[in-house]
Amino acid sequence: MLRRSRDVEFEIDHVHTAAEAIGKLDLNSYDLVIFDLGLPDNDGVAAIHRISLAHPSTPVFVLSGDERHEIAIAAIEAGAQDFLPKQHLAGQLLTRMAAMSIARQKRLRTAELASLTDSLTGIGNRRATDHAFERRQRRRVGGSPVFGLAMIDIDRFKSINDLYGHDVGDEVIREVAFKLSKASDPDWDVCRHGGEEFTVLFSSSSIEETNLIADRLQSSCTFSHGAAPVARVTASCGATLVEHDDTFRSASKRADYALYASKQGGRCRSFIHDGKSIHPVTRVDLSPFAFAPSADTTVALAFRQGQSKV
Ligand code: GH3
Ligand code: MG
Repeated sequence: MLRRSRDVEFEIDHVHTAAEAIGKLDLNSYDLVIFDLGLPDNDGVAAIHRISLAHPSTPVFVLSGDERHEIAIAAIEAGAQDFLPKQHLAGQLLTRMAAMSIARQKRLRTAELASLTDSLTGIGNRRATDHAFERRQRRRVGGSPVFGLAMIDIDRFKSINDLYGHDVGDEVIREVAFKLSKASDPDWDVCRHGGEEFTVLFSSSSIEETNLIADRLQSSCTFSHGAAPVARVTASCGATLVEHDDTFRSASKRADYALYASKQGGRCRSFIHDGKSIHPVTRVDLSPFAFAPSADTTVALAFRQGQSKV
C-alpha cells in the first residue's frame, strides 16, 4: 500500500521475522516500523516491547488480523504508537498515518538530540554514553569483547579554575572535548561524563589494542591553552574492555579504578583494568636515541616483556 502511494515516496525494507527486524533496526535508522503481530518467530506483544525498548525514538505501528480491544491495548502498553486492524486498512489512510507519524517523530528527534548533547562542548552527555553503551552491547555477537571504555579526567582542573578563572576552565573543557574527538575514530562515542571527566567507547578486541588506544586518548589531552599566561593541561585515563555481561555501571567501575590508579601514580598517564588487575600503560620513550624522526622515518623496536622478547 505504501509503495503504491502517489502522494508520498517511502523507502521500505521488508523483513519476514521479528529477529530480522531487530537486526535491521540495530544497524540502520528508520522513521517507522510497521509490525505484523502474526510473524512466524513472533512472541507478539513481547516483541513490540523489545523493539520499543531498544529503539524508543522509532514509532511502531502494529498490524493485526485480531481486532480484539484487549490486544490493541496490550500493544499500545508495550510501546506501539498505533494499532491497525488489517481488515479495515485502506492505502490512503495508512499513507496519511505513516507520513504524519514520521513528521511528528522528526520534531521529537530534534528534542531528543538536544537532550543527549552536552551544551558546553557539543559532544554527547552522560545519557548519550548510556545509550551508546546499550547499543554496542546489543550489537555484539558472541561472548568476546569487542569494545572498550575509557574514562579521561583532566588533572588538577580545580587549580586551572582557581588560577585562570572559570571561563578559561570552560574553554579548557571544550578544547579537551575537541582533542579527544579528533584522536578518536569516527565510529567511537566521545561523551562528557560530567564536570571535567569524559568517556570514550571505542572498538577494541584485545588488551594490547586497548593499551594503545588509552595512550592515544590520554596523550591527546596534553597541551598548552591560551597565550601568556599559558595553562598547561594534562589528563589521566583509566580503561577496560567491556565483557558481554557488563552493564555500564560494572564496566565504568573498573575503568574508574584504573583512572584512580593513574591519579595515584602521578597523573598524566593511563592504567588498564584487565578484568582481574590493574596495569600501567607504558609508553616507549625514544629520547635515549640520538636521532630526530621525521614523518617518513621508520622505526623498528624490540621489547622485552617479562622473560620473552617481543
Ligand atoms: P584531579 O587531578 O584529582 O582530578 O583534581 P581536580 O582538581 O581535577 O579534581 P577536583 O574534583 O578536585 O576538581 C574538579 C573541579 O572542576 C571542581 C569544579 O568546580 C570544576 N568544574 C566542574 N565542572 C566544571 C565546568 O563545567 N566548568 C568549569 N570551569 N569548572 C568545572
Ligand atoms: Mg580532575
